[in-house]
Amino acid sequence: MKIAVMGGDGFIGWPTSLHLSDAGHEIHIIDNLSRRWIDTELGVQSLTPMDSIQERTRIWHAETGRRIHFHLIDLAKDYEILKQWLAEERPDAIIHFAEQRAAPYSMKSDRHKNYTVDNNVNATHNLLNALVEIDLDAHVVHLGTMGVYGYSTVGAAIPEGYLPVDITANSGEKVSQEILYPSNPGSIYHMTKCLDQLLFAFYAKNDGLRITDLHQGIVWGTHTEQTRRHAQLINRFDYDGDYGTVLNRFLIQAAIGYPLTVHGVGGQTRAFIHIQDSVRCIELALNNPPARNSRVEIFNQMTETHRVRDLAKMISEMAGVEIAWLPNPRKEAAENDLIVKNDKFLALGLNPITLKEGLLEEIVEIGKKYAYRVDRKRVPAVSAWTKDIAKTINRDP
Ligand code: USQ
Repeated sequence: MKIAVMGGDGFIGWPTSLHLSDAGHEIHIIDNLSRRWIDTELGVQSLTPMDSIQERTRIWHAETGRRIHFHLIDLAKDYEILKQWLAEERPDAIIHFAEQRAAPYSMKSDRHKNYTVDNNVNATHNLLNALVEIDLDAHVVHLGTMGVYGYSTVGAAIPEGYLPVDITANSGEKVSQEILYPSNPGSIYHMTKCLDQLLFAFYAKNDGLRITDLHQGIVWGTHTEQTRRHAQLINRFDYDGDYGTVLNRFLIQAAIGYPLTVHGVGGQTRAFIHIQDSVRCIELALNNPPARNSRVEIFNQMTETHRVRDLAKMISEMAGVEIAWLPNPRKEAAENDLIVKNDKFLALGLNPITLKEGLLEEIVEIGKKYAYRVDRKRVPAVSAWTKDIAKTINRDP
């Protein structure tokens, strides 16, 4: 297949591009390199030394003989250029990662809220709009988030996208239907993914676009089979308070002897998936497109759930590092249970990597190896969800 990977320079976009190129597909990365600009804005860098996208693709070609093409296009701003590129290249599938993906960054200030909404909503809408305009029947695979559901389970597992509801009609007759699971975002970033869902539902219904939305949990790990092949193919790794996600943050904190930054009592239960499984799931979704004029296909892309304090205790015991119980900068439930259905990927053959398998290796191979690149001042999470929380949090562990 000819595949366009929108946001192919990012944390999941890059290993996905390599994985699919390795599988023999023709890969075109489209990216505005915004993630690299945000590093500059925040004064942080990836824990792992990351080369330019041009250098990365040069190394991939030298190692494998395969070409990955790069095009500098901003989905949210360059609508005409995007439309022209799609019209000329006519890819078979489009993977859409081209969104600002950090909840804390989206809550930093009014400017960051505006940026996240403008960027994410326009990127998604421009893409769908262009596909209709040029009459291109490419399968769109979007990376969504488990966060569209909220994180509370009322005793029943969260289904894959659609909720069956029974309604009593005026006639007294019982009517069953499936509705999009009610969205319940916990940040501006998560809110944009909820808005994406409505855009997808509309374009699937109105124009028959073929769309798959992957509701992914928190990704952990760094390497995939392909990123290990050469030092310059390494994936990025975020450890800072805005972009670092909880488990990867704990791993690097363990490696540098920094007390593990648990928010509140750590009662938040979240869904997790390893980066290697994430790219496998994307490939499975690509190989199983929905039919034209059908509803949006939704998968829950996660493999296990864990409570934040249990993860902290596990890593603390493994690495001998203390736990710091910090005031929570976020507005979220202090404790929640979470049960999630992920039957669809399991049925397609996903054999998940479990947390225990790779944790220690990450601490040693990635954490300790690159510990010299860590700026300890960038570890605390400083973005507060409300002005009141900002006044009250003490950020030092
Ligand atoms: N947390 C801590 N300590 C930390 C960092 C986070 O206790 O040092 C807590 C947070 O308060 C939160 C939980 O860990 O309760 C998860 O935070 P996170 O930063 O790992 O994840 P989140 O902000 O939800 O976002 C990440 C990705 C996002 C993706 C989402 C999937 O950045 O792109 O969509 O995970 S999900 O969480 O399932 O919605």
